[in-house]
Amino acid sequence: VEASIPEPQRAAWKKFTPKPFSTPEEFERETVRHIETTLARSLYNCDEFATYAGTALAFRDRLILDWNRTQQNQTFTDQKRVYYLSLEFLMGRALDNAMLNVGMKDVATKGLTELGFRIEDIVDQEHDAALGNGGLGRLAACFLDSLASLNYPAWGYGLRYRYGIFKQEIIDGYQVEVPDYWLDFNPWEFARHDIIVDIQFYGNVSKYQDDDGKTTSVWDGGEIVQAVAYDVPIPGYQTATTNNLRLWASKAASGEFDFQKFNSGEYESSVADQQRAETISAVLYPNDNLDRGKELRLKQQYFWCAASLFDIVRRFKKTKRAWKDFPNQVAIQLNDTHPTLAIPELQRILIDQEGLDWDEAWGIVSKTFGYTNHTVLPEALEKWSVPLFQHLLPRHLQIIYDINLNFLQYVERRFPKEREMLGRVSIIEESSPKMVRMAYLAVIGSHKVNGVAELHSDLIKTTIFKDFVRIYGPDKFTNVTNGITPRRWLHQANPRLSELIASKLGGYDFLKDLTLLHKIEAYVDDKDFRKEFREIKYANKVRLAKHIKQTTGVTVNPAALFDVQVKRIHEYKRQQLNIFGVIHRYLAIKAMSAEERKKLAPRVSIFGGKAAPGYWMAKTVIHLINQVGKVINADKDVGDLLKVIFLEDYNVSKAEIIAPASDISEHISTAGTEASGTSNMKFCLNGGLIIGTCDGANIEITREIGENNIFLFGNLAEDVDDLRHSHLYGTYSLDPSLAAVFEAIQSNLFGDATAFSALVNGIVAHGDYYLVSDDFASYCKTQELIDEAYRNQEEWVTKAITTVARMGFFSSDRCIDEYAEVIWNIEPLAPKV
Ligand code: GPV
Repeated sequence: VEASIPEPQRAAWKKFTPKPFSTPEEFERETVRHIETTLARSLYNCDEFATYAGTALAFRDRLILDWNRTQQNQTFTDQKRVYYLSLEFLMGRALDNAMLNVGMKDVATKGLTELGFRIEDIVDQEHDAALGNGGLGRLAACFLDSLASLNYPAWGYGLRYRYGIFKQEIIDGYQVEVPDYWLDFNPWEFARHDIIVDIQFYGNVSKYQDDDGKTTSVWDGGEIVQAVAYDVPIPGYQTATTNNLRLWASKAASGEFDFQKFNSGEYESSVADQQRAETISAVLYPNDNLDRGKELRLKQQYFWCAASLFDIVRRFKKTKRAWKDFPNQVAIQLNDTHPTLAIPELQRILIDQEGLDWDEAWGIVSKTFGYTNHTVLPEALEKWSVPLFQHLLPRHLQIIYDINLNFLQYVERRFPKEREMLGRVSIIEESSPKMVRMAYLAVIGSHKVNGVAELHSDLIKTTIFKDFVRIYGPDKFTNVTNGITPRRWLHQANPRLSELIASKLGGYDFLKDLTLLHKIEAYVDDKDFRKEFREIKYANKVRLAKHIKQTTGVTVNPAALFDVQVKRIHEYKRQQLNIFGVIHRYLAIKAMSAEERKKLAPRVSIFGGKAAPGYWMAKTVIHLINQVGKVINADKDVGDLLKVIFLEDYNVSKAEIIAPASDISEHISTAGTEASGTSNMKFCLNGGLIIGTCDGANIEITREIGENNIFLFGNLAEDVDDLRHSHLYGTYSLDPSLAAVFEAIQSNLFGDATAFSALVNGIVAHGDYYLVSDDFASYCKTQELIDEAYRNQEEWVTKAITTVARMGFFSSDRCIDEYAEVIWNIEPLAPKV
């Protein structure tokens, strides 16, 4: 309040409030001004990067005005907000998105042309913000877009990693990781040097008893690291609402070097202290669907949760409301178990700092949180060793023990005859060392738990959380099927398709209500529409073919069937099944007569994705794909009939080129392993068909688009356990076609076969955990059906158009509305204009 401008001066102030540009000329003026002043460049010294920088700054100014107003409005109205806690936000580029969301891309296009640049080249200068691994991080980014577009008062909280996901280079067919230093020039963040939170680690806990017997715990000693806030504006589409993403960076507590050490000559150790503090937010852990239990990761998690909770509690306290109001004002969503420490942290704040008694505090805590589970894979479920916890966060471990005690006492009362259940559901696993099961803590501390697609939400209720469904009843568990933002994944990535749809629907309303897409089904037989639709797909394939040529040197025919699998490399996602299928196809082509070859649709198999640096099997798969590509692409006898491409460094901006350019994309995880998948939605929305297993969101996609429009294959989730068992204890027989593929590999056709022996042995000798052999025949058969279907281009286009028309359900707007209603109980807040 003291900082606000006094009433008499406000008129002058308001007179000079900057006005956003709205014409190409005004845009040019702002851009040139930024280039010449903010960036100190000139007419004679302005390359594409400087022009990107100037353009970004001009758009940033626009965002800031809306952002400030949005935040003021949210503070003033003070209705319930949602806080989305995610260790990953895979945002990609911001400029194109900002232009489209504020409706000024045409203005910028014209302005940049007048300044002598092409907008595509300018947009292409931006470095991706890649603070995430894969689907989980990109989902968080789509959610931020939808939250702002739907005017929900919402903040994201994350970590400001200095290094995002590594850049992938392919050298001699092997993945090489290069650090992703992305902060050289980042106009989209604002350092808030005045928003700093002290975060404590290590130390000891002592208990004191006051006169009326109440005990207080004091956590002291240890070390302090500071969290500095960096804010990123998140513009909604065609709304003034601009939400905030707050990312925390770590720094040493004294700010600069420790003065005492510095002056006493311990310069080096003072620098080392600072570097150690900064290490906390230095780098994103590059594992997808895997928990490695590293101390620094636990430090990251606590650092981020403690800073975020402090911030949220401080904001609440400013309103002077009673504590019992907290869950009416604050909803906190946990994106997987990574932020589960927020639960004991809020309990700690309430009992140790605010003096609430345990039960009152726990009532508040357990009404505030919602937990989203993103996997049932056992190797991905987070567990932390008790000794590590004890050392790093002694007070939190005590609180977790108390939470557990209360919980187990409750379970014992409810199920007195089932003592063996206690060990199963305990937050503490009685192993050596003992482990803290974060997923159980997240379930116990949240009022709702959701999975991310129907099958997955059913599976968590019958497998990992089975006992908890009995304890809490089924209503605590729910499903919210994932979605994607149509702004980025249709309008931005595929502007021509978006425009075609708009021309038929009488405008772009479908970008705010994607169910309106169903209306284009009326044009499925319209000759001109079909022609235009095909031309757009072809043009998008030409663009991808150019990219392939530029980055790999391989020429691919844009008329060939583009078969794409892009996602993190993981055994459960089964890129190995795909590449074995490619080898099978190659062997078949080699055996074909000229007549038979004529009937075959030429194909380009395109792969992309990163392997976690320590994941040897995944790296072997990348190596195999590259070796197979090397042989096939050089085989003159095969020519255009088959090409195999590995696209280096798959990321969000590359996905925007790839998603519109597929004919078929592959979503072929072992049934029951892929929680949802979201790229399946991106490809369908762009008129690509998919081949997939009955897994994750593929099942609901099938329900929406119709089973004639999708190529499903393989065993069902319900049969996986029995098959695995039979591999180990029955008579195991390898699929004969797969055996032929393995023979080809073992004959050194793709280079030294010993490089691939672990991959092959995993299937032939070690139980084929991912059922590659069981699904191989069905997979190859379905690929043949695809060849056949592709030969009938008319039918293919019908399928593709129908698919697009029926994808309305998979908007992240629908998804966010479901969270808002069922989990958060929040309402939109109309922007003040
Ligand atoms: I756990 N997911 C991910 O990208 N990284 C992870 O560490 C974990 C889950 C993904 C799932 O694998 C996808 O099936 C899902 O679509 C996505 O999270 C978003 O829910």
